[in-house]
Amino acid sequence: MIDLPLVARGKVREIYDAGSDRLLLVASDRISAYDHVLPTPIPDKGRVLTQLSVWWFQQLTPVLSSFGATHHLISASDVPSEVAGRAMLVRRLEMLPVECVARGYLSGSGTVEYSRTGSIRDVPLPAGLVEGSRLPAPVFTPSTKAEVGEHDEAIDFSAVVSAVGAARAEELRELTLALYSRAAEIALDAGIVLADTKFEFGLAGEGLVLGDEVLTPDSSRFWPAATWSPGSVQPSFDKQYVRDWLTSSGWDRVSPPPELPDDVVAATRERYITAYEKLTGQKFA
Ligand code: PZK
Repeated sequence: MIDLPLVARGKVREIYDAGSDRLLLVASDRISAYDHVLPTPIPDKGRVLTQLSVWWFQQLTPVLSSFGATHHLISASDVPSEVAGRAMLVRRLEMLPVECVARGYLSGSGTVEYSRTGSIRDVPLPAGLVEGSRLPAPVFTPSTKAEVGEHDEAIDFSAVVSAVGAARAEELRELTLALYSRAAEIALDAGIVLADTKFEFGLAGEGLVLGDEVLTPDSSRFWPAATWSPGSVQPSFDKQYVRDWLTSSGWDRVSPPPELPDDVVAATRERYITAYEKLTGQKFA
């Protein structure tokens, strides 16, 4: 289908070799839920997430520059016609073996960790926080990429130091938190809570380079700000219809997942487009 060597395949996207110093990142319309890829695609999801990521790279360039860093995007227009709109041509990097997560709100595994220890990773937190609470300040919660099919493994800051050295580790933490803080401010102005997000960085020459896709619903938790209410699990901006329908379908979360009905597909597609349009202030073409 696309005439380049496949380098890597994720659950919902692929990477191709586009020359010795370049890669092509291609986003599909596939959607995952409860750790499964569903058999039903969401039309335009790949284009929405790619265009959103491109927009975020532009928004975050001043933050990156202030750290002497850059991003890996070369072009989202000079791509093969078969993947037009849902692919990014990027610089090939030496990726750092750390997933750089920032959390501004308590959710999921963060809530579990807090409930057990009163802290998240190396950061003590006040008593009384609940699922969905805003944290006093964003926290860097790195992880390592697990084997295929496994979840990422939480690591503490000393493990980041062991992996990349003390100076680089501090730089990753500070840049991750600065990028998250700016993005969360932009998102909140658009009526979306950016609860947490994951960045991946690489090196090209001396400086850090922000890679992967950034600040999409697949790498972040987006919640509608209008209904944000700490104390229970917040509805996902994009996937809530899918999760609710899968739950009501009686699917056991172990067997191959069922096809989604047309109305759930249409509502979910609308949610992705709404997220894009609210954040960017642009109509999705
Ligand atoms: C790279 N991934 C994760 C993403 C997948 C896997 N600019 C880069 N240079 C070198 N390597 C990578 C990148 C980027 N981005 C990213 N794996 C390698 C990944 C998408 C689909 F299958």
